Amino acid sequence: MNKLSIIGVPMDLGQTRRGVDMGPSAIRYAGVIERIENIGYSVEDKGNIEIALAERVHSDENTNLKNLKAVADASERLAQTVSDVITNKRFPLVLGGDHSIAIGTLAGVSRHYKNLGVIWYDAHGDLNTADTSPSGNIHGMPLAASIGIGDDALTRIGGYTPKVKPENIVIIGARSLDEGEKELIKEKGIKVYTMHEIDRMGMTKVMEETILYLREKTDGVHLSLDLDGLDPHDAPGVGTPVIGGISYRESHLAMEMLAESQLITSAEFVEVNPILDERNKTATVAVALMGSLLGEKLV
Ligand code: 5AB
Ligand code: MN
Ligand code: MN
Ligand code: MN
Repeated sequence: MNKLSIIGVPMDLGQTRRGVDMGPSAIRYAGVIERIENIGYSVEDKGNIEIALAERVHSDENTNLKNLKAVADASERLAQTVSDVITNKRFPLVLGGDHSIAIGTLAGVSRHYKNLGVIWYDAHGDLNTADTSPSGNIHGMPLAASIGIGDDALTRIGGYTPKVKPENIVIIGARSLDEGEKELIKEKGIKVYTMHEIDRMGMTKVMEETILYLREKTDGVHLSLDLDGLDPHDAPGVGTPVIGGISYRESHLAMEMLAESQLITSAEFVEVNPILDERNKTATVAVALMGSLLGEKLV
């Protein structure tokens, strides 16, 4: 039987809007465990990683990265938990929390693979550093940190860097990239399917190409799905919504194609913010996408 472990990360220190710390609860309330058990998995809920209270965390004056120490500390503990899950031959499913948690998730996953691939499903590139970030929010930096660019406190989680090679990354759904991020994408040769390509080629072709591209060069693929990759109409409960996004139906198809490919070896679903949501719609969408990703059949 396939085994899966759920790890909640009530992280809200990577940005400044309150409520995203309640993401893991909202996703559990939307029925994630039952949904995955019904597919045939043996599911273990490892509970939540402990996160410092935002009210009690003070940023260091020597850096413009908000809550740097607290985010780095949580990332170390998340990395260890994720790594243990993989050692026990279970599939890690990480529930966010803001996207800064990907730093810890990837630190934990990557030590188990020689050539990890990453699908970054997001409206944003999350490729900022202290120098390029317009906000100082670490949830806009996890992909940069994972390729080894940025503050040592973020790039060296788990005691090694980098976690992923730029050529092993595929970004899907991008439509809001900062100037520094665009430069980094060109310089490092990161593959990106923006909304333009999704509209032009269709999601089927985008996923066929992505799967082919990653299958050739990787020995494991992590899916990092930011709910703001979807259109705010389908996923309104996110902190940084951007109009013109991927539809629920396209996302559903993308997840089904990933299930069929049997490529995905770990996953995280992030940025669900129940305070900004409409009747838990975004958490419900997240759970439906997890279902398709893990092999749920329509008939
Ligand atoms: B998310 C922005 N690029 O760095 C920044 O939601 C937004 O994890 C980041 O994708 C959005 O502050 C981070 C303007
Ligand atoms: Mn985003
Ligand atoms: Mn993101
Ligand atoms: Mn966001």
